Amino acid sequence: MRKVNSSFITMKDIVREGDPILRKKTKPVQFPLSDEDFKRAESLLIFLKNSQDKRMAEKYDLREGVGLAANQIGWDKQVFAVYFTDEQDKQFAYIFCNPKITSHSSAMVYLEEGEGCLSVDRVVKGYVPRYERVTIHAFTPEGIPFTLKLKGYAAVVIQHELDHLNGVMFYDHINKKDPSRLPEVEFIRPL
Ligand code: SB9
Ligand code: NI
Repeated sequence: MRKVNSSFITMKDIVREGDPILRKKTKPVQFPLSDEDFKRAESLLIFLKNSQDKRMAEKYDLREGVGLAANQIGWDKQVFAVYFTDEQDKQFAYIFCNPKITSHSSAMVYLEEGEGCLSVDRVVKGYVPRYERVTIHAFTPEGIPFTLKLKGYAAVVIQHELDHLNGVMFYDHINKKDPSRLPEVEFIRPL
């Protein structure tokens, strides 16, 4: 059995590309979560906060991240956390359990600077097309259902994390022949 860090996550706990767990579809959690799984879920969000806190990031040598999925710490469950501020200065700090996208726009967006991943120790250039708007349904670690409508940067981050839970990496969406080529859809714009 793989050892899963359940309290304080550092870079050594983060699974890197090549590990098969990043290519697996993760399993739903059952409620109520065990105390151990509840702590693990919270540790994902705590890592993100620490990674964006200059003092903590320097002390523990953390790479900054806005999202982290359970399988990125070797935990085979449908859980991820996000922590960031969007284009409108709105703060997002959430833990999603058993998340599902229930609807999405046809319009797409992409980050001009591309995407990165804490499990990928190299720069991968290219545009990652994402839906501009998504509605996501999930449960809190306490088992309380919630629905969020997200757009723009928030929608991009959530799709990156949800992909992890399905064994998909951001570069799977980059055009193989020409990384700056965009899909042929009616509406697609940079963020
Ligand atoms: C950017 N970063 C993330 C998602 C989308 C765009 C710039 C999260 C990076 C951390 N990570 O690997 C989470 O899975
Ligand atoms: Ni990632």
